[in-house]
Amino acid sequence: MKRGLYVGRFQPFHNGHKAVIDGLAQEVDELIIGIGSADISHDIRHPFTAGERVLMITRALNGLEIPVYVIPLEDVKRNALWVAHVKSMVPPFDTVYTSNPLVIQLFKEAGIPVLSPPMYLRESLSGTAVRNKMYQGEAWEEYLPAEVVSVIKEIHGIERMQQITKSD
Ligand code: NMN
Repeated sequence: MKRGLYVGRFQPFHNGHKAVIDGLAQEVDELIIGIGSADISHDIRHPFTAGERVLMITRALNGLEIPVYVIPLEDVKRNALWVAHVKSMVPPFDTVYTSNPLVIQLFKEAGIPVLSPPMYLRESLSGTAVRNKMYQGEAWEEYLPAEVVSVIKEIHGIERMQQITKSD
């Protein structure tokens, strides 16, 4: 029985994340999705709350063939304590899947195996690229699973993003 942990900010959850998870579902028996920076929302790099991201991910992974646990993880001030904090919040896991250099380093130092799954269409499918399209009023829907598009519409996400970037 192999349980993997995939950590990200998912601001928002996009087709690149979905492609990686479809691949991981072939490798692990169960998957934990750790939503990083759960305590941050309503700012330019983190427009959505942890609860909104839970909704996006849970709906988008509804058809996945393995069990998924979606768990928000607040940031902590001390990087040296972050792995212990994560372990205290999620089910036991064997391997961490991430491409984030700091996350790789912290888990390696803790003696936990880390793998970096290949990223899917990285240029167009990064959180930053997708958020920029949303801020600039360009077409953004095609980069996100349909379930995520409907969550963003339901919570009036684009209006929020455009409002929080206005200057006073
Ligand atoms: O790979 P990304 O999408 O950047 O996600 C990594 C997540 O892990 C981020 O939310 C980041 O804040 C979080 N993280 C937190 C700490 C900490 O709280 N000290 C350390 C490393 C990563």
